[in-house]
Amino acid sequence: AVAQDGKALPDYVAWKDADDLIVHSKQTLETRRGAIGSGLVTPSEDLYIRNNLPAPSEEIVADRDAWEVNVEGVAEPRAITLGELKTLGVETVACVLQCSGNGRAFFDHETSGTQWSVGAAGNVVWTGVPVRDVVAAMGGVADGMDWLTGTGGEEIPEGVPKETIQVERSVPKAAMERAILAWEMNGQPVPLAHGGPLRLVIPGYYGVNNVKYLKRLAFTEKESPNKIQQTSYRVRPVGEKGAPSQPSMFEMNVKSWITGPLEDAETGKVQIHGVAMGGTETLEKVEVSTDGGQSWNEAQFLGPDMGPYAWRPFVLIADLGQGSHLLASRATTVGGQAQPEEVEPNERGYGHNGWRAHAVDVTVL
Ligand code: MSS
Repeated sequence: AVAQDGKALPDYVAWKDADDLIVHSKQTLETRRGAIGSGLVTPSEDLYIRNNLPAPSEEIVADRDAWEVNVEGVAEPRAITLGELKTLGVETVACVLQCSGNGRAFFDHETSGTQWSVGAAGNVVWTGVPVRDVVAAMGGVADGMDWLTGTGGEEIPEGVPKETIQVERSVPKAAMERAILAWEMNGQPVPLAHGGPLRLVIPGYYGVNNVKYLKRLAFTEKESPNKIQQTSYRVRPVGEKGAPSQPSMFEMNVKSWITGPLEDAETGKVQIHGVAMGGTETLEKVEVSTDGGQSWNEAQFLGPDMGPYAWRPFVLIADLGQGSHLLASRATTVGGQAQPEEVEPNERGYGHNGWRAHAVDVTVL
């Protein structure tokens, strides 16, 4: 399978739809803006990929139910298999999976890291056991634990201090109320590339906190000592180094973007499509502008509301005359949070939700 840019899909994601993806590297593949379309749920074949470390071998999904997770920081800590987790409880949740760096390409300053446009995001349906059910089965959270910490199952090469590369993320303990340990994604066993056999899913939190190949779930007194927690994924002024005192990439913000048309359109009535998300809050509305933000019209949501953590496709039918039109969208939550026109730059280019940079210039023929 070869993508439109001529680059081949890496083996572990060869099952994906090459036409809908942009291959940035072996470990970073982005969904094309147009391919997102007006889809309610992002097909697994189109969902972006971001691996900080190479994915483990397919062997780990050969016998899924035998996969073991160590649960720590509870009254009765122990290892538990995926087979047993399936007997403790089950819940399905739709939520946006989005990389912290989605939109990085829209910052004006030079940023290191994958130059994602809008496609390091998708709306995914996860099924698994609520973390609170696992905790209840193990006698509750131990005293003094403020963080929920998940550890990824990648092998760390010998001689490399694990703190430097291991994917281990901590989120405030309260997030356990909505977190699940998922074994299904979009109705199928979680593909290896997306964290199978078992993934920690924290609805409303940026991608990095959704730890794949979960091998340890721990309630801890402190945040993980690993670099990925301590200094990476921190929002800081341009030129500054990462530090634990800076805000971590936890909860996502309100955001939307146009997915079509992207280049040209026929004159007359045009359907302007896009997707919008409230981060952690239900959306109130999405407005669309066809004149670069001078005037706005409320768009119509398409399909059901799948909850505060999911995205909603939208459409506005507009009569566009010949010439060029700057199409923009701006989402607002019920709590009154709205996308800003511009955002402050930050060193690593995280969390861009400014509507102006996401606008598209369309020529009506
Ligand atoms: N997990 C693990 N284990 N490993 C890695 O590497 N990455 C992160 C998450 N998790 C990882 C994990 C990130 S960073 C992201 S985004 C996500 O994941 C993605 O997902 P997918 O499935 O799409 O690939 Mo940024 O914030």
